[in-house]
Amino acid sequence: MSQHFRSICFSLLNLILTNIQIWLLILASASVSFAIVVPGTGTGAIPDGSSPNPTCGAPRNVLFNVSGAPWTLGSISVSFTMTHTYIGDLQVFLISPDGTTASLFTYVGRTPPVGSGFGDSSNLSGTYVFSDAASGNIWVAATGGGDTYNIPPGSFRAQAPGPFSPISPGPPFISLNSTFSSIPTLNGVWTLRFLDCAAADTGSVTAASLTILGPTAAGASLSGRVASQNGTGIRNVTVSLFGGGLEAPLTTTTNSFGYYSFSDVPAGQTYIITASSKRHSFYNPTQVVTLDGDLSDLDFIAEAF
Ligand SMILES: [Ca+2]
Repeated sequence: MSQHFRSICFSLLNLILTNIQIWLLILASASVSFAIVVPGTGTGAIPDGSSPNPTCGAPRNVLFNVSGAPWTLGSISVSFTMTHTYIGDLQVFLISPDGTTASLFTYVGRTPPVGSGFGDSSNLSGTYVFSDAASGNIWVAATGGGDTYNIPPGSFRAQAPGPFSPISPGPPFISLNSTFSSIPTLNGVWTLRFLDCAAADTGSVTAASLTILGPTAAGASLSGRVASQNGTGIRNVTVSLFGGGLEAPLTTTTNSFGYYSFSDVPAGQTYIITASSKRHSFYNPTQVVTLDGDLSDLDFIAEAF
């Protein structure tokens, strides 16, 4: 086999291997879930409450079976579509697999003590989303609406349980992310619980979904040097970084001493980094690296002419 032929074979093999690596990486990336959206099961009518006020009916438990969730919570939100003709009847809770409970809203419009009145008579009609990212306050949205008022669908903050005074702005916001940040696992059955605790007015839940996001990856730096075998830095080499948490490849060029650097690269992910130059070829032109923190010695060595 001639040297030239062997060189071509080697190049082809290199190309194939590089492409396989890229392909595997894309497959691997596709299997990493940073957002899990689970539809709820068990929707339906909310059993009515009874007298004396308050006496809750049986709970309507909408269930979310979560699996494959990241181990630490970034953020969580819950969405549901429902109707009800008297929000003051209701208590709504989100409950994690280990039983940790957050109230979304309870007894809207009621002032202490709990049995002293029936609260706000506004209706629910549509899709309501609860997350820490929202700014809406459902106590404020309901206040003074009246019997035929439909609280507009939208995004709201979870609020501590009522009764509460004053009814506007109502109980303080609570953080769903903080409430569920230290539960042992996100996986398992979550429950969205609706209780109707006063007679007459009723409602139902027709759809729900739970969204769990993994933590936001922190930024790390990745740097190194491109040099000849005798250690002389090589300037103007193009260094490209792609894969991992990047939406588009990053490209830079080495400085006069052969150094290059990328900053604020999402950590905890695997990247491909390449060096290319019209004037040089490299022993290791393509490297695969998992970035767990700052990395400063990802070097490329040029082949001798
Ligand atoms: Ca009722």
